[in-house]
Parts: sequence; C-alpha cells; structure tokens
Amino acid sequence: MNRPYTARRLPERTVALVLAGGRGSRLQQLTDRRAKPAVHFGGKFRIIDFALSNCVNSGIRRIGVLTQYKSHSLLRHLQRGWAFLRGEMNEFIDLLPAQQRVDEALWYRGTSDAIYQNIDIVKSYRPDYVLVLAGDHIYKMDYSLMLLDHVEQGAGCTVGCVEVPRMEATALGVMHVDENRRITAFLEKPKDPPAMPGKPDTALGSMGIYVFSAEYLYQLLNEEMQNPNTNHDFGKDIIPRVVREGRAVAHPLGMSSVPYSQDTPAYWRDVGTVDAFWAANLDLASNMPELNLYDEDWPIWTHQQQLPPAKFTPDTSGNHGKTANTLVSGGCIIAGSDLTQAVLFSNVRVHSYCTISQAVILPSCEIGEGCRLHKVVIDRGVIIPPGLVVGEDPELDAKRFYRTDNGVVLITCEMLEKL
Ligand code: ADQ
Ligand code: ADP
Repeated sequence: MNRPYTARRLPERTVALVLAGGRGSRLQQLTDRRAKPAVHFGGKFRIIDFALSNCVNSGIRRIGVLTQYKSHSLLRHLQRGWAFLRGEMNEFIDLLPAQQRVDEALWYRGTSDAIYQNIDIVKSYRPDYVLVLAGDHIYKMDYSLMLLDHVEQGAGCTVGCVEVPRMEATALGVMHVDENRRITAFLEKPKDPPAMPGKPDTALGSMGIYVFSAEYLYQLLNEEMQNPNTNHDFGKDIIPRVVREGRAVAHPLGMSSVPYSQDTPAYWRDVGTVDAFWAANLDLASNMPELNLYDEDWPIWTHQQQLPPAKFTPDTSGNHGKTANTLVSGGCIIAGSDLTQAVLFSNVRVHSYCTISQAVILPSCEIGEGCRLHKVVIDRGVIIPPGLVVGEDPELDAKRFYRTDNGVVLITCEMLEKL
C-alpha cells in the first residue's frame, strides 16, 4: 500500500509521555506508600510495565515518565528495570518528577499541567508526535498502528477508546463518533453515560491515551495556561476543546490490540479497585487467561531480580502439598501446603499445613504454619502469623483488615501490627 511520506518511521518520530503521578485511592492501603503505576501485578510485574512494554514493542523508545504522588518505589523500579534503553541509540526513559520546573511553586495541578511543566524538555526531544499514556492500565496495544491511524485520518488528536458496559463508563470519558470516527461529543465521567447507537448497554469510553501532533499539543497547552477557568486536565479540558475544534478522532483498541486477531477480544483493565486488582491477577492463574503473558512476540519487560527457582515440598504426613491454577514466581518456597487459584510474587515463603485459595500474595511475604486464607490480597512483606484464618468470618475480617463488598480481604503490615 502507498503510505504518505509523513507516515514513515512514525514510532521513531514520537515521544511517549507516561502520566504516572496518580494515587489511585480506590486501591486503598495498596497505594498508601506507592503510586498506582508502581503497584505489583501478575506475579512479577508492576502496572506501569504494561504501558512501557507497549511502547518498546511498538518501536517507541523515547519515553518520559511524569511522576508525582509517592514516587520512590516507582522511580526505583524504573531505574532498576528500564535502564536498558540506550542513550547512544537515541533511546531513553527520562524521569520527570513534579518539581522539575524552578519557576513553579505548585506541584502538578492536573494531567495536562504535568506535561506543561515539562514542556521545554518535551520540545528538546523534537518529536513530530506526542503519545500521552496513563501508567495505570493493563493491556497490550501496538501504538504504531494508532500513530498510523492518526496520520491517515489527518487528526490533531487521536483518542484511544474501548467499548465498555454503559454504567462502568461513569468513571471514564465517554464519546460519540460519526461514521469516519471523528469525535462529535465528549463527556468526562457522566453520571448517566450515553449509549452507543444500536447498543443500549454499551458506551464508547476513553482509555485516557492520546496521540497529538506535537505543534498542536504545544498550542493547546499554551492556550490552556492563559485560561483562568481550567482544571488543567486532559479529560475535563483539553479533549473537549479538541472536539469543539473538530480535530479529534477515536481509535478503537480493537484496531491495534495485541494479538492481532479479530477472534481474540481486546483486553483492557483499569485495575483501580481492590476487587478488580484481585480478579485480574487471579484470571492469570485460570486455565485460559484473558491476558496472555506468555506471548513471545509481545514480551512484558520488567525489573528481574536474580532469584533461585521456586521450590515445593510435601508435608511429613503427605496430606498437604497440592497446587493447582497457581502462578509461583522465583525465590518462593512452598512447604507442604495446598494452593488453589493463587498468584505468588517473588520470594514468598509458605510454611506447612496451610490452605490458601483465591489469593494474591505480593513479594517477600511469609505465611506461618497452619493458616487458612481465602479470597485475600496480601501486601508486600507481610508476615502472617501461624494459624491465621481469613475468609470464613466476614465480620471479623472487616474488623481486622480491609474487606470489600465483594468479600476480598486486603491485609497490610500496618493492619497486622494493630491486631
Ligand atoms: P481518570 O481515571 O480520572 O480519567 P486521571 O486521574 O486524570 O484519570 O489520571 C490519568 C493518568 O494520569 C493516570 O495514569 C494517573 O496516574 C496520572 N496522573 C494523574 N494526576 C497526575 C499528575 N498530576 N501528574 C502526573 N500524572 C498524573 C482519565 C481520563 C478519562 C479516561 C480515563 C481512562 O480523563 O477521560 O476515560 O482516564 O482511565
Ligand atoms: P514496593 O513498592 O517496591 O513494594 P515497599 O512496599 O517496600 O516497596 O515500599 C513502598 C514504599 O514505601 C517505598 O518506596 C518507600 O518509599 C516506602 N517505605 C517502605 N518502608 C519504609 C520505611 N520503613 N520507612 C519509610 N518509608 C518506607
């Protein structure tokens, strides 16, 4: 096919800016000490690894990460895991903390301000396109196809979108599009989201990811700074404005979701609540997970510690020691316990005679002998005392720990200290 000249080498001419400053307070105490993008996911990853891996796998190797809230854990992860991008090849991951600009007393006010405050740095990369990403979603997407769509459509801004159950769209930007996918209306987090034509139970939601032609983005951000009535936010201010100017196009995730197959439904999760976080992790341990982590064509990159292999031993009576539908990462030792539907991150120790089911156990936890744990999320480094029972008495669980309406129990170090 003849592509216009401007469509050549698009990923190389693009800079990705990953917004990674949000707290994600619906994850409760999991984000007390770390930003949502730094939250552990899928046995050995952090949430931000998915957006970053999408960049690298799409050929976009110039990346800025904008941080704000509790960024130490995130910065440490990026320094350890993502330093493989090579400066001499014009590849980089640039860490852009909130307080970079000396003439700004304020921290980032909103998502577009986060970029405005770093605008000189962004310009110095001399990109033709800027890909604005959220650091807190799990999905696999080839951004090079979204860039191509942006150019072919002649858009000023292309908004990634996904079809979602209508009432779930109350937490998203919701759009209407015409037959050419031009966005004709955009509502940020509507209480009663409008349905898609012919699909009364479905809404077209914004993924919160955008391709901008660079000059157009600079112009929008400058104008935004002159505007006294703005929240400095992409969803609330910038995107509605681009829509009013008739320059916004919607790009459905299905067009560039990986794997490239119409038979595989596009996977996209905002693991923004404890329930969603628990369910998305456990899905990975099911027989046929919706998200394939084992796809060699689309590796998820992360920081890997050097760890010995996971080890399993039976108990002396031979009654315990069965494991099914469970992910077990490096450095784990499971001594004579039963595990069903569980995700164990690195360096977890499980002592004898435990029965553990539907559990997500973050790195470096230790589970004492004889525990019965059902439907739990256990934060990093928690030491569970021998004999603890969780998931059998809802009232007691809610008193001691954080229990969701769906019955998932979150356990952190601080909660155990108070027992
Ligand atoms: P929200 O879910 O409200 O809506 P928002 O809080 O704006 O998302 O955060 C977007 C991204 O920016 C997140 O990755 C967050 O971590 C990060 N972030 C937030 N504040 C930041 C700051 N000050 N500095 C740096 N990073 C920051 C948005 C859109 C909706 C869209 C949803 C999709 O506004 O239209 O539907 O994302 O989840
Ligand atoms: P991770 O997010 O890598 O799992 P931790 O759970 O160990 O890391 O810690 C999260 C963040 O909490 C760290 O990045 C650090 O800033 C902070 N933190 C952890 N332990 C302490 C401590 N004892 N004192 C002060 N801050 C701490």
